[in-house]
Amino acid sequence: MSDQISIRDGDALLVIHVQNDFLPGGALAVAEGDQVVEPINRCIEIFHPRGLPIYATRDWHPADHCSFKEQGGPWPAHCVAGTHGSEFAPSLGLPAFAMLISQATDPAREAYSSFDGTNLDFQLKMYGTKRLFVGGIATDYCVLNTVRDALKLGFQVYLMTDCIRAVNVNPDDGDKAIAEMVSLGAVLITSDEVA
Ligand code: VGL
Ligand code: ZN
Repeated sequence: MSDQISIRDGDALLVIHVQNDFLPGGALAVAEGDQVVEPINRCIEIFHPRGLPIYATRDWHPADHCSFKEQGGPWPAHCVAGTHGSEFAPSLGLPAFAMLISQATDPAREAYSSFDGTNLDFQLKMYGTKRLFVGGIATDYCVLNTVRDALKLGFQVYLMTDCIRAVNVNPDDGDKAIAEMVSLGAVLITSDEVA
């Protein structure tokens, strides 16, 4: 059996962009994006009964967001606020009181970090959070940039490798992103080590 990490006060679960548009069939489908749902749900089942905070972040773009191809950006239109594609995966078992963070809402600015333009840092610190357990999509964009910021802001980061998937515009982008996060101080674990 692998080592277990006992969660405790000061821990929070951070679920990044488990939204329909990033899952197979979605507008910016990430290969195997749907496979993060089951291990993330198991983490929710561990955090929720302990009363530990669960944050769900969502990409929440206006219809004319600068990251969309129609506006000269790199991506097909995705996660337009209020559309089906912007909704969390129906199978994601978020409790009603999960804290919701919407990002990249300004039409003129891209924001790959869930800390960028949000009050996530304030909320986490208000609840005394020290350690973040991170999963979601996409490893090479929003997970990478969110983890970079989390480490800069003084949080310890446990990155759950079975709970993330990469866009892989280049085939090794996800692996490079993981290597960078580790070099910055993130600790790699799998969700079955969380107890
Ligand atoms: C993301 C590309 C565009 C992400 C968001 O969540 O990683 N990637 N918008
Ligand atoms: Zn986006």
